[in-house]
Amino acid sequence: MSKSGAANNQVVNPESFYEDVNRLHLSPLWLRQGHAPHQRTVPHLWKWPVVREQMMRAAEVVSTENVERRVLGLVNPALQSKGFFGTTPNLVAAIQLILPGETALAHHHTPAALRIIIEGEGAYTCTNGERCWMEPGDLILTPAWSYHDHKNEGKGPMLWLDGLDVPLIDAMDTIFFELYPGKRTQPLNQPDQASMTRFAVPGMRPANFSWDKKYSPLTSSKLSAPKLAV
Ligand code: 1HN
Repeated sequence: MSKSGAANNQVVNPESFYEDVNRLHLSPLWLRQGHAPHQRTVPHLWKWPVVREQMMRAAEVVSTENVERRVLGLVNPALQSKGFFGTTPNLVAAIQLILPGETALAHHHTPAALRIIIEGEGAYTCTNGERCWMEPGDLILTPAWSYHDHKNEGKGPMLWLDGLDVPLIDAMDTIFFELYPGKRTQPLNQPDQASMTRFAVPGMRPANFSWDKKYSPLTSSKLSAPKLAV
């Protein structure tokens, strides 16, 4: 470039400049348009009868003895060809199925999860040693890094929607994951639905209760709330 810094005197051939920077993995910012939100995804509707049928087929293909979770992700069509496992750029929704007698083994991970129960009875998610029995319409939270396992003690299939911030945590390169050490399920060290009975039913924080975690101690919201014992 000339002493004056003039960019248009054609000392540098623009074509060869663009070729060179590309080869050197340098990228001109002025060629990017980036002042509006990206539209990386497209709207898509997954119809329940179609998804449910594939979930039941999945139960013939894999058992929870061989795979950690029998889950089909609702992958956004615009992201699927890129090998991306997400429904939006930062969230994944998925459907999970456990059959009677099956256990989805205990693990924990940095992505946080929520579950909305769709169908079935007699199964639970155990989060941090507390079982929450699943009923259609319930919301169950699994905060980041909480151990969780799912078990179906009922007579029919149990199906629910999982929502996780996996793509967001992945984008920050902070996905960590561990199995519960040495066991398929974690020990039950809380009364069943303790968080619901302690916090949701009275609607107040018990006196002298202290909590040092970064997430809410209320980890579920049940359509049929347990009665407050008086
Ligand atoms: C996961 O760990 C669960 O623990 C469910 O039940 C769905 C989807 C993507 C990645 C991990 C679970 C998941 C998942």
